Amino acid sequence: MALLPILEYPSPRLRIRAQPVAEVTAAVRRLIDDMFETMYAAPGIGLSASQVDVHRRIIVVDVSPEHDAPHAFVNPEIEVLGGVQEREEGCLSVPGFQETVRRAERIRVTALGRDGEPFTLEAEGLLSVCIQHECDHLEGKLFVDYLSSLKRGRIRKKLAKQRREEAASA
Ligand code: GNR
Ligand code: NI
Repeated sequence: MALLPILEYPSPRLRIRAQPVAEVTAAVRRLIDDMFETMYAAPGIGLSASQVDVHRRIIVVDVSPEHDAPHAFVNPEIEVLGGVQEREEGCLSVPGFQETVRRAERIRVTALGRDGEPFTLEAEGLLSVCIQHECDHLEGKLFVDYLSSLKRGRIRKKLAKQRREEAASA
């Protein structure tokens, strides 16, 4: 198992669209295991392969406080069932910022699991938000894209300044 480095906004690599996985091989299962380890260590409630610079359609999610409800999705497809929710979101690729985002309340996800078997999951609430947030990453989309350009610009500048200060003190 290994901790993987996480790309940070505004890295242009976060804008790459992920490609479908042809087959759930041993290498894919190893990546999923490393993504879970990286997500739990961060700590976070979800992680996309895009964030660890692997541009394949793979996400992992666990919104349980006990870290005992891991879900891995390969080639996930979301169908919106209805409703609207607004929630404060954060992102491991946009560290230190939280903003409210409006999303669908109820979704149905179809995907392949870590075992390569197809499955369907219906979700609402935080689990639904997290799956939508991770699937956005696979399209090169970030939660800051839902904010005004003014707010997004402020976040980009603050993160760039932090990076510069870190580089200067290193
Ligand atoms: O850890 C995370 N928390 C979170 C909170 C509200 C909505 C979405 C998320 S996902 C985020 C981890 C992450 O960046 N996944 O891509
Ligand atoms: Ni994120």
